[in-house]
Amino acid sequence: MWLYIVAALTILYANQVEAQTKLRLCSNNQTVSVEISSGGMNCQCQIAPQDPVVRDDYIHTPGIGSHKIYTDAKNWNDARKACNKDDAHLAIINSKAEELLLVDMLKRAEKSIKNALNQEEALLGAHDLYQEGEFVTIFGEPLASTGHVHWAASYWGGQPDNYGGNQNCVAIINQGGMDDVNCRDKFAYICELPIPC
Ligand SMILES: [Ca+2]
Ligand SMILES: [Ca+2]
Repeated sequence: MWLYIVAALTILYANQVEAQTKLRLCSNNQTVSVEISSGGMNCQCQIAPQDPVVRDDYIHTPGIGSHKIYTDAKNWNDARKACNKDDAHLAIINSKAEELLLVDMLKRAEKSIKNALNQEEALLGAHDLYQEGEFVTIFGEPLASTGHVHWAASYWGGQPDNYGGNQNCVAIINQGGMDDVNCRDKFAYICELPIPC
């Protein structure tokens, strides 16, 4: 599909036409929408639309998404890669309803969580690894762009606290809200299937 994009951009540059090009990548990077506008011409196309990823081992909640909690604790990067193996990503919370769903999922799984720093938390797809205090999703977008940001205000004195100067990955906690945790510590983690365009 990138060939199509490169070809479209090449044509535009070759014709020395002043144009605006917009690209939209879906979360799974499998679908690309291209919008090209030039003078009076406006061209829109969608390349290689993909069917949504479906997995029987994920819990599908209409209007919210498809999620799975893994109880074999991993550090954030290993959890990230484990989700990718499912064609999924570490979960991103977009609404209060999704937060409540994930909290419930965590509570139900707590007793099954093994080898974790604690059983109160599960890793999510957000971090401030690029710039301290600047939290972004696993896709690099500002956390605020998710539409729902709820830090646990009363957990260990209020979160995020960057405790020890080294908490750069995000987890949901069983009382609701998010906590920043050490990326090297192991926790349960929640994967989410990408939403198709
Ligand atoms: Ca931090
Ligand atoms: Ca923290």
